[in-house]
Amino acid sequence: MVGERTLAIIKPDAVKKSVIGDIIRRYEAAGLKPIAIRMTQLSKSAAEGFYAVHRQRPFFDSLTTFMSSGPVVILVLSGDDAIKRHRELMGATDPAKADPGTIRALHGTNIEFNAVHGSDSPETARFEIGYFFSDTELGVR
Ligand code: IDP
Ligand code: MG
Repeated sequence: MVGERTLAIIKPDAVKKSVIGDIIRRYEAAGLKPIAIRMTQLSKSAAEGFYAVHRQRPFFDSLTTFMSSGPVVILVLSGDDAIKRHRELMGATDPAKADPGTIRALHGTNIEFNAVHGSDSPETARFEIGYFFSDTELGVR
């Protein structure tokens, strides 16, 4: 889709490793333009709401504790086929299985501390963008 939007999160592990700039540089180099950006620290309940689809998974409590453990950078990225191209740039969920050169291969630690989040479908992108950004913040673009 032309000018598609997706939600990206630079997770607490990546912020701690001081690779915010490297990751945003990779988005821009791939033609994924940041159109909204915020640095914040999520509460446990905000992380639980964001990952509500994973509520029944065994790693839910650990994941939401991790995601609320330190600052994150939340971005809306825009570009042609942004959802799919962002997922390719991120690499597989488990950094050990991610293709060389992907963000998770470069900066992820393990299947949980894997540096970045990316929406996986148009429906989840709509939910995730709306979870963090108002229409006013997204502006007239
Ligand atoms: P994705 O981030 O590649 O879309 P999901 O399956 O949606 O992967 O899982 C959401 C997040 O939950 C992952 O990015 C990772 O941080 C964590 N996670 C996924 N699978 C596991 C697991 O088996 N153990 C621990 N954490 C996991
Ligand atoms: Mg996912």
